Parts: sequence; structure tokens; C-alpha cells
Amino acid sequence: MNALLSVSDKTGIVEFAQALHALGIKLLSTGGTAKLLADKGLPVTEVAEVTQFPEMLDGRVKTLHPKVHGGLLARRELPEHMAALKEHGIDTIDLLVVNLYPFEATVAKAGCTLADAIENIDIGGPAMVRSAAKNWKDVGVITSADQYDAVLAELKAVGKLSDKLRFALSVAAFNRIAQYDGAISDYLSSVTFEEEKLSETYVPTRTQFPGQSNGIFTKVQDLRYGENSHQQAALYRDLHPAPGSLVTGVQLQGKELSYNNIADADAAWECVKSFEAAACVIVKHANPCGVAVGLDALSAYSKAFQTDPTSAFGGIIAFNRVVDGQAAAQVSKQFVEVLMAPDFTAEALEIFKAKANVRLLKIALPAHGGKTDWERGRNAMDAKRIGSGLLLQTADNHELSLIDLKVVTKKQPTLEEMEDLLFAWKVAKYVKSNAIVFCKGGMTMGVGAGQMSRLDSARIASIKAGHAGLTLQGTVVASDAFFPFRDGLDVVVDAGATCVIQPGGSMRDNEVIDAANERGVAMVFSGVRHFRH
Ligand code: 93A
Repeated sequence: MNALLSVSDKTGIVEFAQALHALGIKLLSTGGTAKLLADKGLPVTEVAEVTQFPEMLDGRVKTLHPKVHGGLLARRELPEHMAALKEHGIDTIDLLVVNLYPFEATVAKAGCTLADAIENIDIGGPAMVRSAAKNWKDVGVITSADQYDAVLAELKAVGKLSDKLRFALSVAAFNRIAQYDGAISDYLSSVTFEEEKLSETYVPTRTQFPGQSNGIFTKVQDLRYGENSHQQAALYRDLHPAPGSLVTGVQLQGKELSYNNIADADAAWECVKSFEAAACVIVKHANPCGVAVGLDALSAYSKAFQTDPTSAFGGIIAFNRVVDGQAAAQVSKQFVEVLMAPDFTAEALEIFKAKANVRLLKIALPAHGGKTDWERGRNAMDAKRIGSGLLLQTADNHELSLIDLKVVTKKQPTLEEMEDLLFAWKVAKYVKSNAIVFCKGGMTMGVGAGQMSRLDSARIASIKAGHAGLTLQGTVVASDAFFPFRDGLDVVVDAGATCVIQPGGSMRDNEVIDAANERGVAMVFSGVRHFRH
């Protein structure tokens, strides 16, 4: 048996080669890899010796040779293939170990020149991987150090690889090549071509579309079904997920997450992680049905639950604080589908053990005070599938601060109201449009979501508050987009709101401001809209 080893990332390669050698497998290798193995005392033949052709063009041509590809591609069961190998003095290559030039890591470095990026496009490596993966019936192809153990285990046990493992390795190899080519195409498409600047030291300007690994996804798992049981589905994640995103979490217990669980969990998690104070978000059908901040997880949850106990049944709950025994005991009184938190105390875990179906997810929060959007765990892109197409946009990462607010009425909001306005505004961003969110004392008091008419969202929020036994007297209200007419404002003031936040920018802003003054309420403009469709 012959193995060809050609790796850029040399982690574990010496030990792996030693194990192959101990099994009597002959080692072939390219320049750098061969030198490392020879230095460790392993008998290794250089590919250049086999091809009788030196590595040339600064290593650009090392393995692109019929003696290599013939050895990889020949079908062992076809006598004419084997005769051709014999005629041309070619040995079979039965095991290929390749990892590619580090293109992704190179372009991820700040200040990477175009020349450096191009030089890190591997040609010979992927060519060999494709040859071996195509001929999976006869060749085992290893494209990651993670696979060394499984391959050695089979070789040691039965002296050869099973069809099953060779096929799995082939699939993994083609996935890796697709990912690699995706990274190259993604990078090159992001480069703004500036002819006048081209030189060896030119660091290209890159546009955001497509950018930074967007468009390159890896499959996490197949899901049992999609939004409905007749739909197939799988979960993919960005090649480089933002720190603190849902896909970086680990499931500690509970049934497998469903498609809808994941969609709702993401909505809850994205919302809860936007708060610095201890917060709890309860989501149903992709909309928050209770959000609150409090002194700790327990108090935030107790407030959030009050908003809409009926909808909270079977909800998806997210915390941005460690869930302790007290919070766990309270939460476990309700039926919950998924529970997310940065961590759970041992006491909390013990309580949930009795509820084996509850899916517990532990997700690290992104670091506060990160310098870049990335470090702060902000997602770069947002995508929506349309019939045979894809809508891409940068994610809605806008954050409002006090100085952005413009009071447009005679009445000024109180300090307390200002705080609630900012809270309500934050929540409204995560509610499907048209969104109307009543709040008071750091909790949602009524949420109207996803209606085609803003008026209906306002009415529904107020009806729901009534059902929950809450009064909207003295609440603040956030509207994710402007009121086109005064009627929407009248509905929320009739319901009890005394203070309103909305983007402003309507042709009839004056009519709405006059109405607010007439009704004696305060109104502030945020200057930004948060549609979420
Ligand atoms: O420059 S290449 O595109 N041309 C080749 O013919 C070739 N053959 C192997 N890159 C090539 N490789 C790559 O070299 C492998 O994919 C691997 O990443 C690397 C190992 O080189 P060395 O053994 O010299 O460190």
C-alpha cells in the first residue's frame, strides 16, 4: 500500500506517518512534508523522485503529473487500467493525505495583499483530492487531521479501509473542496479591481457583498423536518460564526431541536443578547410575547412571563444571565420548549433533569466592549430566500442612544419614561412589523405583532394586555415605523400610553405631532426605522 502525504497544516502528521510506516505502508511526500518526515527518521520518497520531474515555478507545480494522478485515478478492478499503469511505470496511490494552502486564514489577516491571497490558492492539492475522492472505491482520501484516528483504527484492525469509510471520506473531501473554492470565489468577488494600484504589495479594497465568509456555510445537522412535517430541512452555519450566536451554543439536554425551535430560539437569543441588564425574552412563533429586564434572571423572567402568560405556554425562553436554582424552579412551573442561557448552575441543571424534554442550550455571550461589530457578536448579514433568488442585506445592527432622540412635543418624557422608551424601542426591533410595543418599568405590557395594519397591531397589543390583566395606563409605546396618520397615535393614547417613540419621517408628521400635543402626551423621534418582515 502506498500513501501520498502533502500537508500545509502539519499538526499530527509525524505521528500519523509513523503509524502508517509501522503498518508497512510506503510513504510518498512533497517537499516540505517530506523534509519534516525525513527529519524524524521516517523513510520517505519525494514525489519529485517518482515523477522524475522537479518541483517547479516556486512549488506551483509539484504533484500535477500523470504519475501522481494515474496512481490515484486507476480503477483497480479494470485490467486495462492496471495494464496502462504498468506500461507507464506508475504505482497505485491508495491513501492520500492532503490539507490545502491556508487560503481562508491568509485572507482573514488584516493587510493581506492580493498577491499573497493568490499565491495561497492551492491548485495541485485540490486536484489530487478530487482524483482520490472520485476514485473512492480504491483510494482513501484524508483532508483533515480530525480523520487520522478513524483511518488508523480501521487500518490497524483489518489492514484496509472499509467501503463505508472511504465513501464518507470522499464526501467530506468534496465538501472541503466546495468550501475552499467558495472562500476563493467569495474573496475575489469582494475585491474592487483598481488597475492603477496593482503591485506586489497592493492590499485590495473589499466590498461587503459578498464579504467575510458570507455565503460559505457548513452543514451542522439534518433536521427531522422543516417548518411542516412534509418539508425536509437541515441546519447550516456560517463558516466563521459570530461569537455569541445561536449556532455556537451546545445543547445540554432535551429532545432534538426542530426547525421551528431553532428559528424561534434565534429570535429570542438575538433579542436577549442586546440587553446589558439582566433580561429575559419569551418567544412564540418568532415574536417576543414577553420581554423584561430585572435585578436577576428570576425577576426578569417573572416580569416577562406576566406580559402574556397564555402565549408563554410552550415558549422559547432566553436569558442573558446564568440561570440559578431559583429561576429554574420558577421557569419549570410552565411548559417550556427551549431554554437558553450563558450557563446554568448545578442546582438549576438538577431541577431540569426532572423535565427531560426541555431543550437546554448553553451559549456564550459575546464580549461586551468588543471593538468591532464582529467582536460584539453582531451578525454581518441577513438573508431571505425568494423564489429562485436570495435577498441579502447587512444585518439590522442599529442601536439607539439617548442623544439620537428628538423630543417633538411640548411635553417632555420623564427620565423614567426615557428609560422605558429605549427599552421598548429595543424590543420593537425584534417584533415582526407592524410592531407596536407597550412597556412600563422595564417590561413589555402589550405586544402587537405582524399585522398588515399598524392600527390593528395597536389594537391587538391593547386587547392582549387586557387579557393578561395588565393596565396600559401610563405606559410608553414604541412603533417600529412612523404613524402615517394620527389615527394610530389616537389608538395607543386611548389605550393609556402617555409617551411615544417612533421614527418620524411621515409626510404628515405635523398632523401626528399636533395630535400628540392635543392629547397631552410626549413623543420622541428616533430617526430610524426597524422593519422586520
Ligand atoms: O502549488 S500547488 O498548487 N501545486 C501543486 O502541484 C501541489 N501539490 C501539492 N500546491 C500543491 N500542493 C500543496 O502543497 C498541498 O495541497 C499542500 O497544502 C502543500 C504541501 O506542500 P509541502 O509538502 O511542500 O509543505
